[in-house]
Amino acid sequence: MSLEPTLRSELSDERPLLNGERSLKSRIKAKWYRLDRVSRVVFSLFALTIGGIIVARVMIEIFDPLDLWNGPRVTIPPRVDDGNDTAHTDKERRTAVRSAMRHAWEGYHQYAFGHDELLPVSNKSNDKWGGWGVTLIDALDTLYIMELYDEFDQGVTHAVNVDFAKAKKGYTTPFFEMIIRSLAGLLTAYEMSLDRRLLDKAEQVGNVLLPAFNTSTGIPYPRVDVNAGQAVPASRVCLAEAGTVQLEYWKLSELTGNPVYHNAAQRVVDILDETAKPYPGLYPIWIDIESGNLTSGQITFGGQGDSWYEYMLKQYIFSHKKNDQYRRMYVESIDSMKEKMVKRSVFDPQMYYVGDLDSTAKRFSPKFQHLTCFVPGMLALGSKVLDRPDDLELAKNLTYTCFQMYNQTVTGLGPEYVLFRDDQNKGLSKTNHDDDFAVVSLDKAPDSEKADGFYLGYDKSYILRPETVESLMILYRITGDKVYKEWGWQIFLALEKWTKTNSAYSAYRDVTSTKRSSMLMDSMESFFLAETLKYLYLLFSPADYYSLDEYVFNTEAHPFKLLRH
Ligand code: DMJ
Repeated sequence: MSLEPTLRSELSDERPLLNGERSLKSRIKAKWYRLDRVSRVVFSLFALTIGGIIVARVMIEIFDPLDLWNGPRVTIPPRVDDGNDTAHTDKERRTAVRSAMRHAWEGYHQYAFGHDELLPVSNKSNDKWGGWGVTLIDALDTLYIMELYDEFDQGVTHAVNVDFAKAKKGYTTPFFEMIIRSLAGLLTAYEMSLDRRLLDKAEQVGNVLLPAFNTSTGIPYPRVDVNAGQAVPASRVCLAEAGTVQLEYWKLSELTGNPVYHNAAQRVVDILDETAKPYPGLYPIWIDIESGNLTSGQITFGGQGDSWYEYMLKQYIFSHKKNDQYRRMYVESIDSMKEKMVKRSVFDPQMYYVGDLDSTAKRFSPKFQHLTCFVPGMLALGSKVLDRPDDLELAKNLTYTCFQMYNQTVTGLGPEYVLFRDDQNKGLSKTNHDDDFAVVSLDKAPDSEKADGFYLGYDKSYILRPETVESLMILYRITGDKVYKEWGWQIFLALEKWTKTNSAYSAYRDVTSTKRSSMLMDSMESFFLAETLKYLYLLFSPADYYSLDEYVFNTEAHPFKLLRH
């Protein structure tokens, strides 16, 4: 049968069909009717299923229906503001935090036991800290504090069999991280349980890391190759890495009776005490290992600088206020910080922040990091120990800012850092971060004027960090003001709502997004169990439970008993 040429082809080009050619549509139609009935039904069902899957996937992407949570998955006790019921409320809140710890531990135990970290979405594991089970070691004392003794025993049984003198081939250990997480974790687990095997393991960790100090000055190298029994040569190390090992090595010397550890760590303090600084008590973050000089002009109380300052105060407390060097150095640093690095929001008089300084370029950056939120806790502690009431006032205002970093986002989680407006002209500060600016989500802002106090930068993630709840715990214990408990509870609820997975808790990519399933980063650092949950638990515990008068918490929240006299 001859076909008449059509005016408009069914094909995509505009060419009319010639005699003898059939349109694509009519060819498909003809084939379809040549099929028997069963095949047509099967084919239709198949096509419908594929279409359905595509539509469902698009809907999930747009509406995120699987994430329409009605609230946290734990039973949340009602909020009770009545003073008479505080003890009752605290107990229920402690129970909720303890359940969170048990949930995270069980997931780790089921899917990643003995490995460094659980990946809490895929339920896989990683060994990015050498494969010695850092989550497990970092978590031991939190389990003990929460009276999760069966879980503590599970962890100890594994930890005492780890050989810290052997690492995966080619792996080199970060000196500072290993000290604050594993050495400290083993030391406090020993002090709590008096299980001698834990002290032996702590000693092994202390020993395999000691070669870091084999430099011409005694300023440590940042990484150690434990398989080779030596450090990895480097020209520089950052301030926090070299200056946040002193408490741990001092405690190890105390418990073993071997002064070599404390002496090596103290030498770093002595060198940095003497070295030239751009401003009294303010230390640029890079140290030249061969000379002990401070290079670059970057000064921060955030990442890479933070815990150096923290440890001046904490060594003073640890040594029963006997060593005046630490007091002098701490006071000098805090006075300069207050003079040069602390500013106040033009929009909210209660909102203070600590920015970063570049002493070479003479620039102040109005960037306030989540990591810097340990500062209010440190100031409050210092105000008590050194009788500095002004520091407590500043601590309160900084804690308020840290809380607002959470309170003003739609998720109630706080970002890695925020950027403040300039004090002078109410415009944006002229800093190297100008291009980063993006407006903060105001969804939960109490009123837009106050919420205008800061902006978010590129990194809007919350990686389960502890600094804000750490400060809330200390501020509550020092001031007795119950508002810190309410703020801590609000943060805990946000953690439950947005970061909880079937097996544990996950870092969150963008605190301004409610598209939960695509925000979970499949990562849970050990400090979530070591610090975040511990500080929340202690926030709702009586103040004499692991009292700040008897213990000093290392930078990873491991509570060391003060030095025996
Ligand atoms: C922790 O490992 C320690 O607190 C460290 O001093 C810096 N911050 C991380 C957690 O944020």
